Amino acid sequence: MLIWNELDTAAQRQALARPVLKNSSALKQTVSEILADVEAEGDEAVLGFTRKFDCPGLTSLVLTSGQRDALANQVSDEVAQAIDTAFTNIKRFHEAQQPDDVVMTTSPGVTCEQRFVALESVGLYIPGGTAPLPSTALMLGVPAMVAGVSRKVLCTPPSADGTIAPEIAFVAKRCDIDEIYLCGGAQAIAAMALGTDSIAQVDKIFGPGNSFVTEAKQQVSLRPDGAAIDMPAGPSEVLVLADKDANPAFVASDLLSQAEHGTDSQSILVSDSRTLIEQTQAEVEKQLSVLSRNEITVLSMENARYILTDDLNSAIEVSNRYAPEHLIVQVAEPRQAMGRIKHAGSVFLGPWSPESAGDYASGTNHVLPTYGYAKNYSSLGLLDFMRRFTVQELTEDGLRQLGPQIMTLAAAEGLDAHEKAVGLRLKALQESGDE
Ligand code: HSO
Ligand code: ZN
Repeated sequence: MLIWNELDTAAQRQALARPVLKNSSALKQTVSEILADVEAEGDEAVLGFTRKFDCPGLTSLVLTSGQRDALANQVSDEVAQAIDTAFTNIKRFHEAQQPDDVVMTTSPGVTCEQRFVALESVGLYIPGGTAPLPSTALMLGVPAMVAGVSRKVLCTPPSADGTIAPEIAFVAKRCDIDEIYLCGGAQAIAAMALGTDSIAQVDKIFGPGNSFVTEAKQQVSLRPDGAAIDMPAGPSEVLVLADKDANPAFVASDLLSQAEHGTDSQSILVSDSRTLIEQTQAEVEKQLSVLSRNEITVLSMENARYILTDDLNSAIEVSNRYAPEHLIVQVAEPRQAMGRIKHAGSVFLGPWSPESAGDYASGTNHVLPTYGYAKNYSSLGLLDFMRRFTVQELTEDGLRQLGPQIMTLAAAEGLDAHEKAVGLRLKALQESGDE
């Protein structure tokens, strides 16, 4: 347990330090070589890497709609129903985010508009790894569908026998995703961003992944001929704010559910109650021993921190400083605390709102800014699958009135052509008025 106000500045910084990211120059180099191979060799390179890393016998990168549907049919009724419930809630919450266009007259005769359109094509990356996550396919597929994106591509690495999780196929079908490619890692990102014969280029790539995927997303986003990306990614994390009345078993379960994602996940408890922290630590030990992903979870709980503050206010300050991806508030008056919360990817209020609710089925998106990016990035939502642009129209009167100020500003910047573009129109208006 760390006692916050007994730590000096360096120790406080250390207490809130994230696990170190793997982004060595070797990783950067490997990824840039993969991108170069995919650019030069296209499908052959992607297939080659996929045979090497995922499925030695793979002959085609394409999972046809028929294959998708056959896989989707393998999902049990119980799971299908649960996916449908989650789908409906996520769809409803993202439909409610539909933005309104803005149309207004800023000054007489000057109309300005802000309009929203769906992106043309998106690439959705669903990692394989220790636990393939159909819930992530929902979190990307549903908003893409609600936004009205015309081309939705899904890439996920195949298993050694050349298939994907039936649940992912089921979600893809539900979200009308019929372009599915069997590839993962940096090669999948390269294919979607740069295009190959079978995988046409997309405008923006979404989704989490390992350090290769993250690095590849970063590299393609820097290339003018590449693709935009959703947000910078880091390992998943949770911070629980709890007071003396919080239920230690609930708190422990939230810390552990984050920790089981991967060895680099981080779980932090900040509380003004020593007793609550001690009880939670005991609960963690108890619950940890029976978890199926015990080995991963034990390792990531080494990144856990238990921080004792003088009062709730300073606990909230610690949380704001950390800017957690997930913030769980288990205090007497969570809504009151909410007013002072500045930085968090997604907030869960009260004892009955576990992170798992948002991870799967309540309706909010679980793709969230991690690693401190909650200070300046937003949680994924409908708008990320759209683009906004502006429109304007000036009437003769509008230009007559605003024109002189525009000309003054252009002259002040020494930009003659700008000035003339207005000046010659004003002159034309004057001449037509004189006739
Ligand atoms: N907590 C993860 C999302 C997830 N949890 C998927 C379970 N499945 C990152 O927000
Ligand atoms: Zn989770």
